Amino acid sequence: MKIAILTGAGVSAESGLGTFRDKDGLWTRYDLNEVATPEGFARNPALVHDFYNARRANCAGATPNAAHTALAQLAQSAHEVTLITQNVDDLHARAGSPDVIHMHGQLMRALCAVCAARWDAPLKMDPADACPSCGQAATRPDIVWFGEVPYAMDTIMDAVGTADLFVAIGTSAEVYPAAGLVELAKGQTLEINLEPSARANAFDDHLFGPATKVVPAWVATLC
Ligand code: BV8
Repeated sequence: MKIAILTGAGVSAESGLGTFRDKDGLWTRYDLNEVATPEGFARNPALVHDFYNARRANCAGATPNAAHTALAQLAQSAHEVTLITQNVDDLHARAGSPDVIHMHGQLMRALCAVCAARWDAPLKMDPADACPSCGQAATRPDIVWFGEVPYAMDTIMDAVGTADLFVAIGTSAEVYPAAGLVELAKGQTLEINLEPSARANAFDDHLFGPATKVVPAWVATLC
């Protein structure tokens, strides 16, 4: 079976990485306009680097949980799995999932705003860092901020549109275009989340509960 999976912050919540929109989520403590937009970065690059440096340190100290591991097992099965994540952490890859599509970029990668070179980010980035390729002090986290176009949209839309099953896991479905992918699905659709998301009505089936319990149980029904 061809399966396209979209994950969000809920899949990493039980690894200790904060979600965005839950009670105590990141966007209740930070102004997303200041830390997750190109305009905010232009106004105060040091503030934005501090925000992502702290998240990079949290990510480096976190370990994949049972949901990440189960999805990696599913990728090893006879099913043809495309794993798309909105998460900027690297926990899917560290659990063993191959070819993860990071539609909102990656905390552990850096991007030059001048020449578009990419490289592994140091744990701590600074506005004065020079690009290893062109030498300009214009380095930023390789993150897709609000107002920027998410990565690999053609590949993602093709995977979702041709899948027998589309599954969204641990996402509130508040951010587009990720939240609209369910509309492209022609096969069965399943939402796995703690609670119904903003787009819950668009899904055929639902499994509610913590990802570390529900995802391994769901994967066990397929492998
Ligand atoms: C774009 C930076 C054009 C990364 C992030 C008005 C209407 C409609 C759309 C728009 C609009 N105004 C502007 C827009 C577009 C905008 C948008 O959607 N805004 C919203 C807020 C209205 N989108 C954009 O700007 C995007 N770009 O549209 O470009 C385009 C597009 C395609 C083709 C051509 C042109 C760019 C979006 C960039 C997003 N970047 N942040 C970072 O710092 O990490 S968004 C941020 O939200 C993260 O990236 C995150 O991944 C994403 C989604 O959040 P979730 O992962 O869903 O997390 P959340 O906290 O919300 O929810 C967690 C869920 O998990 C909850 O449901 C909870 O119940 C559940 N949960 C919790 N614990 C568990 C659990 N589930 C299971 N188990 C648990 N233990």
